[in-house]
Amino acid sequence: MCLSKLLSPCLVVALLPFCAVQTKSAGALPNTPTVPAQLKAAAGTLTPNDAEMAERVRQEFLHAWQGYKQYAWGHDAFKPLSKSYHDWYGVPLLMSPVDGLDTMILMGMTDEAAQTREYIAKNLSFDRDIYVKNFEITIRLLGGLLSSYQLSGDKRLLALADDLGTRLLPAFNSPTGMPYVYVNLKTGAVRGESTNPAEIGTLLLEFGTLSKLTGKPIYYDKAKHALVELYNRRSPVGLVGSSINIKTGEWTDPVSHISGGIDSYYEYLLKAWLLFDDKDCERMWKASIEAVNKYLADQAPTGFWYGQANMNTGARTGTTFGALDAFFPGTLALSGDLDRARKLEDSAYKMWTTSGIEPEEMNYMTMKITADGYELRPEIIESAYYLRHFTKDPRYPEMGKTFFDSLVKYCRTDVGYAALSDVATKTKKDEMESFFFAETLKYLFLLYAPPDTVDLSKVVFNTEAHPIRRTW
Ligand code: DMJ
Repeated sequence: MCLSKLLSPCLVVALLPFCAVQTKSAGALPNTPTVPAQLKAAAGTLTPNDAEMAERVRQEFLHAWQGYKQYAWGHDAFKPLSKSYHDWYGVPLLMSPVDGLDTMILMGMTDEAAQTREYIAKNLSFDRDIYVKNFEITIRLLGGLLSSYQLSGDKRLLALADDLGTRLLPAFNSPTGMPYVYVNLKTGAVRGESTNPAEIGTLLLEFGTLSKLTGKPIYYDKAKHALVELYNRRSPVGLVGSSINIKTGEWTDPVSHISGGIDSYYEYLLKAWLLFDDKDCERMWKASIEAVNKYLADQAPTGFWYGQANMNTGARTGTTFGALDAFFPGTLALSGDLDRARKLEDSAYKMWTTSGIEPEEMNYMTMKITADGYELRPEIIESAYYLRHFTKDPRYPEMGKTFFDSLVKYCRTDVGYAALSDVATKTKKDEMESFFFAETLKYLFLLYAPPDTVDLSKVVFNTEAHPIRRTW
């Protein structure tokens, strides 16, 4: 079943590109974890509750999008309490429209998507004398443009992606080939030599796809080289640290973990293997996950978690876990490790329900909060989506209902959704990041949409939840 069963027939055209039955020429991803036959049989099942939940999520997307349109249209992000806007670099780079467009397409919002696509094509310019963060611009804008190009066929989006990719390339001009943190979009000047594995290793899906779609190998080669340089600097026990200097190649912080700053490096090793059938990435993923499971996984009295360790010795240095770490059950599930994935999602769910909504970070030994905000993050929902897909266990849509109800109860405002500064008091703050459109609501929707709305045997999501389909 395709999303056409859930939504009106006029919406089907927009959704065809990613529905399994429509993929004629797309290559299947290699080595996608095998779903047992008895589970495959259930894959098409869509209950009335699912349809209702998908529609409720869609309505909440519309609610937030209308707030953005009314008070922040043409700007990067909507501030839902002051009903104003924020541009990351002083001039708009259309962060929310580019991040939200493929979600609108997948949700079948034909008119909104067409209007947004037209606005992006006519108004988005990268010819700006500003230093941007290579990582954030790559995952949000490059990823968003590529995904929406594949979904819509609008070549103007690919041209924008190609232009952006060219402007980001100077970031890789360091002595090691690992990228500087910032690059000036107009001049190509670079700065920021102290960075982390996520900022180095979360580029290959986007730059690689750009190579495949434009026929220009330079994008793939630069991003892959950076990834390999990083991997080659892993410690003797196979771990990476939190901070590295890209000029000297020396580690400046040896703490290893799977949290923000490292997280999507691991995610991209696995997904680049799956999307490009890249054998180096397969090898690097397999070696890395072995070390992560050996030294970072922690079976504690409160559950199964991943904490911190010294990258050189593997000795435990910390026992915190947070909202960002909750992507890892999804990555484990995608890799075929459903046992660890299930246990970790159960722990993350405990983290969510302890305060009624998840904190940014807590100590899993004491279950005490160590960073008390909630930034409208998607990761725990993303993991529930993968786990439902691979296990068909009703536990995950049930968890999703808890996440959705908490979001509506604590974060909804009259015009959108607001992050929380304190999950204990549920105090709202004036922020609604573009990833709320790109990821949080997309994964919630997909959790309830027909299973092949996105065909996971041909599609991978970048770390900002932009689906990329293998057409090569
Ligand atoms: C997103 O920008 C991406 O998911 C990134 O990998 C991590 N942080 C946010 C969402 O929490």
